[in-house]
Formats: sequence, C-alpha cells, structure tokens
Amino acid sequence: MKRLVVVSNRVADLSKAQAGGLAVGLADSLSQRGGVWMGWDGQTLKSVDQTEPTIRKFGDVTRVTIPLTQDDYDNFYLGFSNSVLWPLFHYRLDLVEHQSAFLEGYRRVNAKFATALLTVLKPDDLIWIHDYHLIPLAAELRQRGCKQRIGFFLHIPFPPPEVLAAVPRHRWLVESLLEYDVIGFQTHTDLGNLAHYVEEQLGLTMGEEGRIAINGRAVTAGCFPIGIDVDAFAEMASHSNQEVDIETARRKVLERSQIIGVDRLDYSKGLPERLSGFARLLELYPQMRKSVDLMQIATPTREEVDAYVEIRKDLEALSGAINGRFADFNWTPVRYIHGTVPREALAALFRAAQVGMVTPLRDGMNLVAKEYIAAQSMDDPGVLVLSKFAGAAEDLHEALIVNPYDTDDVARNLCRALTMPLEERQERQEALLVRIRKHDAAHWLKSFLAVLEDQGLLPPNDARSTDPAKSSRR
Ligand code: GDG
Repeated sequence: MKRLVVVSNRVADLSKAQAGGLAVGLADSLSQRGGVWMGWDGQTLKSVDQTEPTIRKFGDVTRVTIPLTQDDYDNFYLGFSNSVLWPLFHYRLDLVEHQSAFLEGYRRVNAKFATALLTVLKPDDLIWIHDYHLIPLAAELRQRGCKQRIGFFLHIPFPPPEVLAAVPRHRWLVESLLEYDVIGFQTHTDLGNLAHYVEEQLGLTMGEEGRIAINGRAVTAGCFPIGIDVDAFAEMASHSNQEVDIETARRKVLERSQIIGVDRLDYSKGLPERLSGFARLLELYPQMRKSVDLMQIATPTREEVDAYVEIRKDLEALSGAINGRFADFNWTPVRYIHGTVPREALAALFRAAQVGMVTPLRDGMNLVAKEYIAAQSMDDPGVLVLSKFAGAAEDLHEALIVNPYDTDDVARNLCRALTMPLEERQERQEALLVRIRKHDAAHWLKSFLAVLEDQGLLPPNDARSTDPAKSSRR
C-alpha cells in the first residue's frame, strides 16, 4: 500500500483526540498506511519569508507545517481564497473583492507549499490535496518534476461556467485543476459544471467515467459525496447531557418545540433568510407562537473579512427585531448564540430538537444535515428541513426540501415538520439513515483513494449516475 500524503490549508491537531468526522477519517487512514499531513501552521510571521517546514512525528504519521507571512495571509488567505474564490464558488459575485496582489499571493503560497512538500515526498507516494486554497498546487509540483499521482477534492461547490468566468485568470485556474490525475466533487451538479466549462472554454469533452483527455494525459473527474462517521455521532448524541436534559424537561412541561440551526457564521449559510423564514412561520401560523423557538448557534469564522463583519451585524439586528416583535414575558422566539459549543453538547442539542433547520443559500455538502439525522432517536425522531441548494439535498430526498429565499415555502415546511405525525417522521428517518450510512466518511475516503490509486473505475453508485452535462440541481 502506498504512503498517503494529504495537503490541506490547515492540519488537524494530531496530538489531540478528534471528535469524529473528516479529521478522524483522514488521520486513521494516514496512520494505517503511514503518511504525511501538510498544511499551514496558523502562524503569521511579520516579515521573514521562512519556508522551512516544521516536521513532527505522531506514530507513523508525519505532520509538516509551514508558516505564512503577513503578506501571504492577507493576499492568499483573506484575499484570493476567501474574498474571491469562496464568494464566487458560492455564486456570490456581489461579494467578490479582487486586487491584483491577491492572485500573486495565491500563486506564491501555492509555490511555497510545493517547495516545502518536495522536501518530504518519496517516489511512491500518493498525494491528496484538499480544497480551493490549493487548486494550483499540482501544477506547481509538476513544474518541480513531481511524477507521483495527485488527487484533489473540492469541499465547496464548483460553479457553472458563466459564474466561474468572473474569476480573474479563470482559464489558468481550470487548466491548473486539470493537472491533477483525479478531481473529486461533492455533487453531480459540480461535476456537470466542470464538464460544461471544459467543453465551452477549452474545447475538451468529459467522456465516459469522467475522463478528460488533455495534453496526452487522462484526468478523471468524479462525484464523491462526503459523509460522517454515523455510529460515532449517534453514540455521542445518545449520552445524557445534564444541561440539555433539564432544558428538554422544561420544554415538555411547556409543550414547546425547538428548531435548531448550527453553522459557521458565513453568508453562504443563509442565516438572515433563515431568521426571516422563522418569523414568517410566526406570522402565518399564529398558533405556533409560544409553542416553538429557534436556537441558532453561529460559530465565529474569518472575522477579518468585511463581508463577515456585515453578516454578524445583520443577524444581531434581525434576531433582536424578531424578539422585539414577538417575545412575551415567558417566551423568547429566537435564541441566537454567537460562539462555539462543545461537540458533545451539539450532538445532544440535535437529538433534543424537533426540527433541524439547514438552509444554506449554497453549500458544497453540509455535514450538519447528516449529523442532525445521525443524532435522532428512532422512538421520536425530529425532521430535517433542508435547502435545495445544499449538496446534501442531491441525496437526502426524505428531508423536507425548501427554497431558502422563499420565506413562505420555508414557513410552510417548518409548520409541516412541527406537526408531522410520528409514523411519517419514523419512515423518513429510517430512509435518511440508510442514505447517510451508505455515503459515510469511510466510504468517501475509500472510494476516492481507490480511484486515485488507479484501481479501476469510479464506483458505479457514485460515478455519474446521471449525465453531468444534463445535471440540474441548482
Ligand atoms: C465545508 C463546506 C462541506 C459548527 N459549529 C460548531 C461545530 N460545527 C461543526 C459542525 C460540522 C462542521 O462544523 C461544519 O461542517 P459543514 O459541512 O456544515 O460546513 P463547512 O464548515 O462550511 O465545511 C461544506 C464540508 O466542508 C466538508 O466537505 O460539507 O459544504 O462548506 O461538523 O458540527 N462544532 C462544534 N461547535 C460548534 O459550535 N464542536
């Protein structure tokens, strides 16, 4: 078995036990095969352009980290990655803020990653690079003579050509992407968008099994929906949590239901629209007043980017306005928490909530949707209300699928979820559990690595079960 080398912008702390999910899956895989995980160490140096990596061993896993300079941080991380690619790939052209220094910073840091990675690479390694920060890394490695197989997984959406065309040097970006041997997307829609781009802009075709022939090489693009460790999350949710239990008992007495939302405080997650949809529920269905509240946990993220400062202000104003309008002396409709909650408490909160509200305006997959399902008890399961613009909606058909921009649609579906008979909730839960088990974290890892190792073609259940060129999720 080949040694695995994973590269992502940030590296999980391998000295601490991780609570489930992607980091655990990757760390397990690395320790089984032996491997390397490389990324930014989270430090910014004032002026020194130090590329010397820091290398630490954790059993058979080597953690390689490099610092960034302040300039790298501003232009590569805050700039091109999070003020150009993130908004654009989430179809938010209105939020793109580009400066020419951003693109230079993006290229420079990718070159820096390549130089650092070369110091630890072995000829037989299998390289797996993650996410939008590092699209040109394969091209940088190839320029330095790297011959190993290199795969790439995009965690966020891949937009249609007409949106992608707004990225400065978009053709260069996609040509860099095509330097990988394997390109993984979350959904068939994303895969279809690449097929459209290569056809329209590069005059290439994506053939059977996602193959693109370019410069005498074959690139394989496929759909690998990411998942969670279902049993680990369900187990965590089944543990009693005293604070959540007390709150649940109080609700029972008051016959009051809870809707829960948990997200990074990001404009892609549709939080203002979510609060408006909830307010519309209280308007359209006055009988719901005092019998339901919304707990929204919004975890701070990228607070140095202007768009994130704006969204925080908007949310605080909106939750205050809804509470001002509807609250009673013994009922507060919106509980808005700007902070991070321990994972165990999160799992218990999911289990205790009658509705999980996952309504992003655009999302690669959305793991919260899968965690909410995993946390439910079969005796009395809650209902998932899911945006049609989340990658997860391509598979989770038994959720109540909504258009997050349409507050009436959201309100109607919230009401339906809150009044859904037990039998229907159980049927939906059972079907959803089968789905998240089929596409869990282990399956994601195994299926991507099988293709990267060139052990046959894409698995039939995942590979283009619909023609990507005709795919139309969003
Ligand atoms: C990107 C893509 C794709 C959130 N708040 C707290 C907390 N969380 C955890 C959730 C979940 C994770 O963070 C968020 O994952 P998502 O998938 O929902 O979203 P992104 O962070 O945007 O992730 C996304 C993902 O990559 C994987 O490919 O699905 O589409 O955007 O696990 O539970 N965890 C704790 N406290 C919090 O307050 N402990």
